[in-house]
Amino acid sequence: MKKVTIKQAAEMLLEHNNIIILMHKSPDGDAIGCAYALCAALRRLGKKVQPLCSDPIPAKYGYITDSIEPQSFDVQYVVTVDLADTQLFGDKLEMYKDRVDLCIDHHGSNTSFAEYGIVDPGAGACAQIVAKILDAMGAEIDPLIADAIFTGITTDTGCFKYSNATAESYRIAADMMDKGAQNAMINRVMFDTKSRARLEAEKLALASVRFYGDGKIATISVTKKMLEISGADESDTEGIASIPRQIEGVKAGITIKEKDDGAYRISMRTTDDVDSSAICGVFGGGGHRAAAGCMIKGTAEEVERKIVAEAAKAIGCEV
Ligand SMILES: [Mn+2]
Repeated sequence: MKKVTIKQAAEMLLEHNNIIILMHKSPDGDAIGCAYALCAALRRLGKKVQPLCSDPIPAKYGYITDSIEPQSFDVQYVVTVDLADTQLFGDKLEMYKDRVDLCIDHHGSNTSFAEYGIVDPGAGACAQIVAKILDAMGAEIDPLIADAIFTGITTDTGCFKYSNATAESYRIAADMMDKGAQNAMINRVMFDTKSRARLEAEKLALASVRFYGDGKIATISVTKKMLEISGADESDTEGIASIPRQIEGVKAGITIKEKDDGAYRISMRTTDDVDSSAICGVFGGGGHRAAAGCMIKGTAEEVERKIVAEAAKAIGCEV
């Protein structure tokens, strides 16, 4: 992948038309915010642009997505946002794996699958990079674009709480507020709202919390049974990953979610001194230093033992 600057990325986007913007599967606020902000700005310049994702966009992002009408056209240019690895394209976007023209990302674990790319692991959210590209394009930031960029930054920084929130994250978010971003509404929807099903699922999951390594490691499990009993779906369980690390003394909080194919999805959140991306990397996953994930196959007990053992090795504690 040939590296490009913000300015070069902006020029490449301006030079092309009939652009699709790909998000990772199970899209989060950053992926959605990036794709729709870029889409709205490029459409304003008269281009045909469509954001695409293998999975449906959760309804809570409607304030960003509802006014973007679907467009269809012969694809000429393929862009990815917030997408670190071709494994995250999902079934519906698989066909674009080998033909990505421009990759815009902030994951240090990015696998360089595109022809050209800009990857800045220092950016708390990919939306910060997109904001700079929009600025370099001379794009007008309307309230929808402002909402989209703000959403990307606030969701990836945990409402500006995580260590990846830099002064620049706040500065760009503040700029977006000047341009009409609905900060209070967005933060309420993203951080202060949960469905009853989610609360029921949390009640069940909390009973599964286990501690290892003198309380430095905590695990929480979300099983298919729990989802069935509570009526919660995948998106309801997103926030559960932040629970184990909230416990005093915990350096690595591990969420173990049962998936359909006898595999388990691990989400890890760590304190500054522990690199969760490296731990998950042992199992072929990746992400950021403080938040990463991977898939592990086996029985629930085996999977828990394996991931806990790696975390303990990284922390330097006995389990
Ligand atoms: Mn991101």
